[in-house]
Amino acid sequence: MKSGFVAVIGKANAGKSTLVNVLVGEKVAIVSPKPQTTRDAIMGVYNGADSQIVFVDTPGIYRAKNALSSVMEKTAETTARDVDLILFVHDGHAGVSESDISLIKRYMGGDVPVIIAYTKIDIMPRENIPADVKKLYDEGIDLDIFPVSARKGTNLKKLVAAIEERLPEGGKVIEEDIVSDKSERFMISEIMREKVLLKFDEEVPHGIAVIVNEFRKQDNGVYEISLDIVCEKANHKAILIGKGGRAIKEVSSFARQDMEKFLGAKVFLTTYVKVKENWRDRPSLIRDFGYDPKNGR
Ligand SMILES: Nc1nc2c(ncn2[C@@H]2O[C@H](COP(=O)(O)OP(=O)(O)OP(=O)(O)O)[C@@H](O)[C@H]2O)c(=O)[nH]1
Ligand SMILES: [Mg+2]
Repeated sequence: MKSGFVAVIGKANAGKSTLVNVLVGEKVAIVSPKPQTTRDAIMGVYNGADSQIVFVDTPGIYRAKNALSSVMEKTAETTARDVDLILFVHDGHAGVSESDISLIKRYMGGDVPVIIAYTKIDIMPRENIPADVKKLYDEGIDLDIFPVSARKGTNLKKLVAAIEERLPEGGKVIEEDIVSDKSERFMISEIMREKVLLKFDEEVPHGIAVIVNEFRKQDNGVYEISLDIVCEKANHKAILIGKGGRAIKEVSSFARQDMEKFLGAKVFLTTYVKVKENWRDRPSLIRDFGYDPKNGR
């Protein structure tokens, strides 16, 4: 059989996590329309008839503005070095810019082979595809390019076959029957972060971390979960809570419903909002919150 690791790399918001989720058939990574949604390297395992592909979703490459962004970029860089294949995800709907070309070139020509998933073709004119492919080739990017739509499921079988073809012969690398390497606790904190990303705008959602303080299944089968939403500024805290606590109640309710689906049980959720001034620029807090690539979460 064919098996190996595939780093899923690309700009922030390109559609990496959506693609990994649909390929492995389960939601292993949260998704939002905002850049820098993914902060950790997250494994998603695809078990084919005669293959095992271990995708590693990574934080998207973005203009690093703070210490957390630098840590996230390092996570992507480290992941890309230690795999059998790089699946570079390009947002076709956004066109091809100079920065896309230079980013792809950063990964080409190294020890690890690269292919490109040109995604979101469901929301763009089809005739743009050959023009973009030509542009990439003219710029010296002679990689195999697979136009796909994660949302509509278009051409995904072809993409999987192309990945399998490029992986080495070998047994399963992940023996256990798992889809993700992350814990339930991790997913719980990510579900809350996803709801905050979906509800709030600008810097507020980017400046939060979610810390799960209590995660316990009671004898009656109900999960008791208590978590902190940590934000960067007092005025962010006020926005997160909202008038009369309305905003936080709404977000918590959406999060709780998803947590219940994920855990398959009732959830009793308590949410606190706390402030840690500018934590995204404080390496010790970044580490405490689990974003250190060496320790992971
Ligand atoms: N129409 C369409 N939208 C897509 C597709 N794939 C992803 N999206 C949307 O693009 C946005 C970003 O998707 P993500 O999967 O979070 O992107 P990402 O590359 O993981 O982003 P970061 O984690 O921030 O690096 C979301 O709003 C998705 O719903 C697709 O195939 N078609
Ligand atoms: Mg992502």
